[in-house]
Amino acid sequence: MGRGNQTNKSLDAQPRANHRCVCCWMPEIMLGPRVRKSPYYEATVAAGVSAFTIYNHMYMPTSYGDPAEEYRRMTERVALWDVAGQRQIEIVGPDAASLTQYLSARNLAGLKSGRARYAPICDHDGYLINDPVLLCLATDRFWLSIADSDLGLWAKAVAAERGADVQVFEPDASPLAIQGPLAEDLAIDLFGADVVGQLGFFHHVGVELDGIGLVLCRSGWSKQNGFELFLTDGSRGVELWDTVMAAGARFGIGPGTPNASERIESGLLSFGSDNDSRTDPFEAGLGAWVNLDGEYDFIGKTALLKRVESGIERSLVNVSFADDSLSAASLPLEHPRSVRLDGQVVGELRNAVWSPRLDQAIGIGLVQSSATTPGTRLTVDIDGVECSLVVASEPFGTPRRLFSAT
Ligand code: THG
Repeated sequence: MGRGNQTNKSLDAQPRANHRCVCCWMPEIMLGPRVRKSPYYEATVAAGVSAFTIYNHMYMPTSYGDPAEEYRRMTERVALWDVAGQRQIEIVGPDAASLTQYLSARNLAGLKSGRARYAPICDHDGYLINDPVLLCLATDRFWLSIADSDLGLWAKAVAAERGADVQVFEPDASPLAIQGPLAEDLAIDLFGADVVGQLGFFHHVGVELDGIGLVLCRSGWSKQNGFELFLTDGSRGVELWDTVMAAGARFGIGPGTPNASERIESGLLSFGSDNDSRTDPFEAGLGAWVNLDGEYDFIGKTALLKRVESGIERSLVNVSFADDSLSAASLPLEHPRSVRLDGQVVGELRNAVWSPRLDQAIGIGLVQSSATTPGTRLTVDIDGVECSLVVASEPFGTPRRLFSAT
């Protein structure tokens, strides 16, 4: 039906599905002005994006339609990710350092300009509400590079209630990531060996690329090595995307997205997927980035001290599927499922994916302490199929640090 002859009647005439099968029904999410578009949006559409998620009220690509090739690209070559949905919250002013410390459970003492830290943030009950990367741009200027929750509202409210002399706002700063073993070679081509050679992990520096202003940081949500290019002029997103793609051609670059298989293999937390609304950072395996013994106060500290004293009751564990009863079609999980130990519910399977590296299905469980011992057998019902899980001894890549409160 043409747009020109739409009437109220023609709305009634639109087809309606009269049968929906829960296991194969794929609804669309409507695009519209309520959700923001990233500066790279048009470039991702031109590159063939096939699915988006919504992250910090912005469309963020999750697939270009070929998961196997996208995994290979990022683990063997280099992939270009639109991760502009990782928005920045800028805190600037005389009280910026003290406010940022009060917001974060991580000890920020000694954080210098040009450095970043992974800095979990809790509410007053000690529950995790975000796990940003914190970039220090100057001693009185910080960016919280946030996961998917409204941390800007939180930071603004806390600043106002404390009478802090700061400004809190979302700047024009949109990360574009290059991730993969050849990301370093590409970065050297783009920015020069001098700049890249001096940039340690979580170090950042202001650079220009063909006159486009960027903050270049050695970071990214994978363990494949890589960089994030924080574009500071949102009108130049497509230009930046095209420049990086052209330079990356000789390294076999292609479009990609944060990759659920790789990040579960590597033990990186996906805030909002792995945790529920009452998960503390110790349960989430982020204990190594929480400091309870410092002189300073931070939101959630009192609650966390109590919790540690009475014993942490749950933990994230990596699990592998013990048999091949689960078909790849059921992955990734659409929603968490209860897991059982000897028939009793002991927690949830929060996420499950196919692991190309291990050639089996793996997942992340949030389970009671009685079910965290490596080798423990658990069961989970997925679409009527009872699957058997084994708690893995440690994450499949690097160790997840549990219960450390230093
Ligand atoms: N980059 C930027 N912003 C982000 C993310 C990112 N915001 C949202 C989300 N990702 C935040 N989550 C993480 C989780 C883990 C890491 C980074 C962001 C990470 N962890 C390393 C690890 O676990 O080994 C290093 C942590 C450390 O040693 O301090 O990199 O990806 N801009």
